[in-house]
Amino acid sequence: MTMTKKNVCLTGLAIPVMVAALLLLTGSRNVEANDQASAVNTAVNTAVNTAVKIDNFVFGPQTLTVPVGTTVTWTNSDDIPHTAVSTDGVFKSKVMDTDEKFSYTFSKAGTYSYYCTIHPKMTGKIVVQ
Ligand SMILES: [Cu+2]
Repeated sequence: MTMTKKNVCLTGLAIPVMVAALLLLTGSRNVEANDQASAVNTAVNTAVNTAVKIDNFVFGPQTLTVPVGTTVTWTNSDDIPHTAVSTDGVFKSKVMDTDEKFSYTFSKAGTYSYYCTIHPKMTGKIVVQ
C-alpha cells in the first residue's frame, strides 16, 4: 500500500518529464511502464475524491480530507483567473485561467489552509491524515 501510494505521487510529478523524455527517446519499455502507472493513478483517484473545483469564487469542497501521499488537483471552472496558495507557503499554484489545473502531492499529515491570492476571501482547507 505504501509502495503504491509512493509510486502514484512520483508518477504525478514525473509524467510531464516522462512524456518529454519519451518524445526524445522512444522506448517501448518506458511506454508500457507509464501506461501501468496511469492505470494505478486512475484507480486511486476514483477511490478517494482528490479534486477541488473552483467555481463562482468558491473552492469546492471547502475542506477536502485525503490520505497521506495523495495528489490533490485544483481545477478552475470559473471564467476568471484564480490561484490556490498555501497560507504556510507549502504549495503555490500559478494563476489558473479557465479550465487550467494545479496539482500538489501531500506527503505529510496535517491541515493545510490555502487561499486565492487574487481574491483573498476565497479560502479552503486540505486535511491530510
Ligand atoms: Cu480567485
